[in-house]
Amino acid sequence: MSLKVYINGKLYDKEDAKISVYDHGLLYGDGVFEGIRSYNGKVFRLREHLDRLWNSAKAIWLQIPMSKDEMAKAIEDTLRVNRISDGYIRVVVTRGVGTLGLDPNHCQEPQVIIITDYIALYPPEIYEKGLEIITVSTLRNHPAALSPRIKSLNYLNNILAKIEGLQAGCIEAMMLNHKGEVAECTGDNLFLVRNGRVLTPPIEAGILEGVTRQAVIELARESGREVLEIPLTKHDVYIADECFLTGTAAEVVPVVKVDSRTIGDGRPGPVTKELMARFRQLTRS
Ligand code: PXG
Repeated sequence: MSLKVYINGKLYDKEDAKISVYDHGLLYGDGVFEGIRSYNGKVFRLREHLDRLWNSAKAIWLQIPMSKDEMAKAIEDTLRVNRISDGYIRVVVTRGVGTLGLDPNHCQEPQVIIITDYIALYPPEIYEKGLEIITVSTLRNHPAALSPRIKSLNYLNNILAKIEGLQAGCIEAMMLNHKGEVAECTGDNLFLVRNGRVLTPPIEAGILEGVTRQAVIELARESGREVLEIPLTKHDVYIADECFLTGTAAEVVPVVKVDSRTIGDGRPGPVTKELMARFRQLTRS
């Protein structure tokens, strides 16, 4: 049986789930999205993802044509129809079909798409051995131009950084902001551990307010650790005891090398391992 995809209240076979080429989501990247996980039949932090989706939409003057409760139900119904209990949910809201001009006022109706499927995870050995990343030359979008807090359909900034990373043999890449501070990776937030304290760039550094980031901050604080959201530089990364990334797809993934410099002793550190275990417990229990 083919997977069903939700588009505007109807379910279509994956092969028949199609959107107009006049949709401004395609023509201009005019739209917003969310990537969400489901564990054991329960959607992880659905409310937080929906709040972020609605905030992204508000920031681009896009009115989502349903309530958050209706969206939650549509997501759960789509998962159920596809019998997915551990999977990945992609919610996309596009500006809709319009004319060949930027003006969103000429678009008819926003299109709501819900894809429920399985996610390609990082290779398992990365969670044991750790990831090697590099700093790329592509700066994160200037927050005063296009805020990284908006999870928009225009991901070229991240894609350009990802390509740079891949060219250098790295599947994830660290991006700096316009001030030269550490911002985040292309699809993950970044954390450091130094002298037992957990450090991560603040939202003002120009980053996405990651749902996993927030969950990990809470887990670290619950276990009595100090967590500081403070501006960080490459120097802070190089001298850190530990480094790890967080994201819906990655969960918590250790980083052991940055720009060819070994972080700590070159193996996933104790705090990282503890938070990986706590996150697993949070999602799998
Ligand atoms: N920064 C950016 C730029 C992201 O796109 C994160 C941080 C982590 O946020 P969450 O809320 O997921 O903890 C993201 C999220 C994909 C994919 O298909 C990417 C993300 C999430 C899910 C899937 O590559 N990025």
